[in-house]
Amino acid sequence: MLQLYFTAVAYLAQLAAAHGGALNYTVGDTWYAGYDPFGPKDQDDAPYIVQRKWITNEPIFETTNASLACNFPGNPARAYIPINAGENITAVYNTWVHTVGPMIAWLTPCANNDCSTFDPAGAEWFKIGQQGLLWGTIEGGGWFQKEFSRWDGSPSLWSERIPETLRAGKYLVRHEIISLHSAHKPQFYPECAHLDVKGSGTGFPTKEFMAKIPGVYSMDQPEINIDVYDPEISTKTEYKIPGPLVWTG
Ligand SMILES: [Cu+2]
Repeated sequence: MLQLYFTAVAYLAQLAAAHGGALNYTVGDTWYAGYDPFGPKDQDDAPYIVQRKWITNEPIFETTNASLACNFPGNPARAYIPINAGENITAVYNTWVHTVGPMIAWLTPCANNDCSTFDPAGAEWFKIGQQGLLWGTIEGGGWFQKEFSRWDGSPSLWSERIPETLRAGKYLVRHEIISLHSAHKPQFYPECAHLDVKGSGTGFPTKEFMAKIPGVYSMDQPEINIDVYDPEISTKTEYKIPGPLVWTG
């Protein structure tokens, strides 16, 4: 009986560890705290947390789910990450376990220049960076999603640059991992944080760089509704990341 108990606990622990998300952020040498989905409730009012609330590390499966924007429940954070246009923002994960599928970083400006009251429903997002298949084939090759994960327990780091010409203001940054290891059952792992972008740029992407989330993905897209083990697909050496082009400023 005791044996059974330990087995069950180990199994549950494994299940919990089989998913994940962006836990913290860095800009240069400065760390910013994300929301710990398994942490204490007093995080909700914590003045130092820069990330929107998420309470489970389970994936989102539906391309139409409203929580695709900023996970669930997505309550606003109290703090911002200050960052200069042209600097890198790094999302910190730990031991990411999935290996197949793209990763995309998005921004959307907060209405009234205030992310604490901003609802991203219907917002227009643009990509600032994306990572896909780096080498080899779709099934067995090296995706960034596989390569970036550190298995020794040290942080897994994903950096993207805030476009140098982007106009200053408050933005949501959305880090998204799409895992495609289950045939025709894509998994979405999004987290959002509040950014205070500084700089003298006046740039902003035009309409063709914009997409709504949800809205940008659908099960009609072969890159999303995919069976990576199908021989017609598994041996391909190219994967087109869905959505608009990246805006580099
Ligand atoms: Cu998982």
